[in-house]
Amino acid sequence: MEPFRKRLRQWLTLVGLSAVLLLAGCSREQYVVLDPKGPVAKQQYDLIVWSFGLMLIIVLAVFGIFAYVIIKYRAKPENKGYEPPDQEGSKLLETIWTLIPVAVVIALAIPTVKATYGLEKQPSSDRPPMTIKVTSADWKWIFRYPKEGIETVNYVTIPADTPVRFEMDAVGPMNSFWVPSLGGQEYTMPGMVMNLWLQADQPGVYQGRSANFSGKYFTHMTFDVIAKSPADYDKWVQQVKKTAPKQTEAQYLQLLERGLAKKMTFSSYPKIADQAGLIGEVKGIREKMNRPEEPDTGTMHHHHHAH
Ligand SMILES: [Cu+2]
Repeated sequence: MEPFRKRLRQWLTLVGLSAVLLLAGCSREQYVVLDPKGPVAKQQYDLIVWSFGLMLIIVLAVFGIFAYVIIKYRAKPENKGYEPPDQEGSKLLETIWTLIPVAVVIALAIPTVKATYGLEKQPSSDRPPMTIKVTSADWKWIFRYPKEGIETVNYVTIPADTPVRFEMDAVGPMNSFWVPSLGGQEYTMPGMVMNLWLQADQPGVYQGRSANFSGKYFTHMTFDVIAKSPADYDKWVQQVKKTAPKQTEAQYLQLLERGLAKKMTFSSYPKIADQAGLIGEVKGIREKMNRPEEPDTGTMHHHHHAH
């Protein structure tokens, strides 16, 4: 039995080393999805942990039984000539192995459906909710604050501890709005408004990005979400209203053209901005934008489907 022990020790060393190497990089901060910073992300995190835990139990049980069987029934002198009994038509066994998967599917499905419908609802908070309109264009993110009347490009400022309803549309190709620390992604599409509730528990800067490939400068489809305390947020809005330039219709239409944009701040936005995403594919805005009818090669366009 000496070679077996030696080989076992080699295997255990290998498994131990791999675990050290694989787990060495594991800190929660590195995996933003596993480090939720708001109630929506927390709810999704809980669902991930529950699903992963349940599946892990199944994997461990299956591998445990598997190991037990291959060790117990391996070729050894006592097992020589052993024939397993012939089992057939056992109602008890068949019921057991039908009910276990049914129970697993139910245990996964109920929390998933609950959480999915829960995302439609406003996160609970003592503070009143607010709305921010998001338009994705090639290749920038435009944020309008209807109540405040201001606009920011490639960054968005929100009050912490406040439910924020992002109303999203797109000019040009489809993108996907994703702030992993605050919650899962939602698509932006021309001619259709999608809603996503997010809330940050604490002031901080969170990374946002597009999770849907949209062509040449897709890597620039990133934005910062700056959560400020409600008092600081109000101060920031006043500051923007006082110091930032107004945005003309021509400037707004220019922004919708293909190309890159820096972070920008405006103390107003033109009326046409409210229709851009909704009729972005429609003639009027196309003519004003001087946009070619043909899509850029390599961009993904909204597939027309029912919702
Ligand atoms: Cu759609």
